[in-house]
Amino acid sequence: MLASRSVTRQLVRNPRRWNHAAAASPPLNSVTEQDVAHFAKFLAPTSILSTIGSTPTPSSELSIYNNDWMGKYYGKATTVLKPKTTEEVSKIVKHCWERRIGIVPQGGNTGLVGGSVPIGNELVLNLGNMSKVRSFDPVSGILVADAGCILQSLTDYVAPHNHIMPLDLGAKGSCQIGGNVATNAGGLRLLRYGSLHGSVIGLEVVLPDGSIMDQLTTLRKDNTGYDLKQLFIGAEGTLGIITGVSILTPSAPQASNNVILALPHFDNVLPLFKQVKKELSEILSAFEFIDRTAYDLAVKHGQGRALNDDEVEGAQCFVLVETSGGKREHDEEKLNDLLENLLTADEPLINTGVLSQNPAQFSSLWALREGVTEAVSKEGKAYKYDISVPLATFKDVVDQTRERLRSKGLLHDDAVMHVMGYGHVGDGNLHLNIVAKAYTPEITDAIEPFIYELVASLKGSVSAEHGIGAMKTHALHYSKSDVSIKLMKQIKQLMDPRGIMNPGKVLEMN
Ligand code: FAD
Ligand code: 2HG
Ligand code: ZN
Repeated sequence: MLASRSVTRQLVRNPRRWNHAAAASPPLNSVTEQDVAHFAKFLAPTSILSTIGSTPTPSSELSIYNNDWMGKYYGKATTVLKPKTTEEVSKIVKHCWERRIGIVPQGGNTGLVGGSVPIGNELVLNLGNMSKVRSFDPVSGILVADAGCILQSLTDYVAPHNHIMPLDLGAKGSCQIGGNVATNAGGLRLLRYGSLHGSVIGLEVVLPDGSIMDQLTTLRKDNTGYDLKQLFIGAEGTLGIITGVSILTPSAPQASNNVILALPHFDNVLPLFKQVKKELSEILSAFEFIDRTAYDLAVKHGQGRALNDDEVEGAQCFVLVETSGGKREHDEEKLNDLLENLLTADEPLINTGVLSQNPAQFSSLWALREGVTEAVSKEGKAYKYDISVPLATFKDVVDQTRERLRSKGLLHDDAVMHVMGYGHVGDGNLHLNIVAKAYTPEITDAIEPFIYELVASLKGSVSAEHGIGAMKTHALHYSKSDVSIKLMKQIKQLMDPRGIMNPGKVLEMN
């Protein structure tokens, strides 16, 4: 259930979406005692958490599965199932299909759009007990793993083989590879290694009727008809449950360096990006942006190493540049030359740059950027918009949003405390965060559809990487044409005609 406003209100506000509605499915059924007894026939007792049935679990034990990471979305699932094998997942789904019970596939529950918790009477199917690596080929770098493997544990697994995962994100200690694939997570390495649509080689998926689609190939090339796995990458659990992932892991770079650059004006970011790309070329692996508000908040909440006062003085924003290459001396030389050129230019684009000198400093500089989400959550309640807009408009979008809240009388310590921007400049992805004391309908109404209209006017996307979830179903039309939405609904209807897979997420079906 949404904490801050009702679904009905969202529907009324955008009546045109009804044009595409498929025939309304019959309502989904709630889990009964008989259902729980059925699951107990093939699941271990520890795989069933249910407040109903012969041995009820206290509802407090279900709360971590019912509440999302931000404390913004919450569900009321009575039953959480944690299967250990694909066959168990298949049996659960087959039963839910026959009984018309809704299922919310859940990974690490770190999603930021309310996709991983129920909105009605669905059960939660958590993949946390499926966490085995199935195979790794150190020659091809192809890793095959259960969907429930934590991203960090996979990074640790491939590290001794001199490989890395092609994605990295702040939630790596909790998010699962299945959740990453289901959300098509972007993160900090996309600039270098591209999206999961490229690095995922194959998938094993339990379809809504319980059948198992085994496309867990380790072939780099397979051109035999439709590339079905792509449908599940970014489907946010609405088309099936990913149980296994085959993914290409790149060779670990022999040398990684980073530097944080303090800029006097946002206007310098674009020319800086051009210069950095030109000078660092093949060794550039990340170009991340944080504005001053985001930086100050990261420091306030102890994320990473704060720069000295003289280093941050006069800085309007910061850019973190990472290089990853094959030879440390060569990369360091290039980075040092870049810094020198930047600092000695007639009209310098930066005030200063702080280069990491050792692995601890390297991690600490990254923490300033990666830790912003954590810092924001410590500061208050966050309204998060992960948008794609032209890079030149990043600051303007943040400023216009702040002005909008000011004009509505909502920019003060008891309502909205901060409006900030940070994100993946290299990918044109801005994270606009509005940090408030609490989630309130007044704030929601002030920023929506304002932000979506602004994004649409800039021909951007309402979701660059976090997805649609429960949060943006009503906003999908700002970024997808009528024809595209109609086709998406037809695909959903074809694959999940009973509407049991993550109902109410991504698409409004009735
Ligand atoms: P969950 O949150 O459990 O689920 C997310 C969605 O995927 C839900 O719709 C769920 O139903 C579905 N799902 C989960 N597992 C499966 C499965 N096995 N099969 C089918 N559907 C499934 N995202 C980015 O893109 N880039 C970032 O840089 C980034 N940084 C983050 C930093 C922090 C601190 C946090 C809290 C989140 C961040 N995110 C980021 C959000 C993000 O989407 C992820 O954290 C991650 O990809 C979600 O994985 P998860 O296992 O937690 O999935
Ligand atoms: C990031 O890039 C994540 O740090 C999270 O995508 C962004 O919290 C956010 O808004
Ligand atoms: Zn991001």
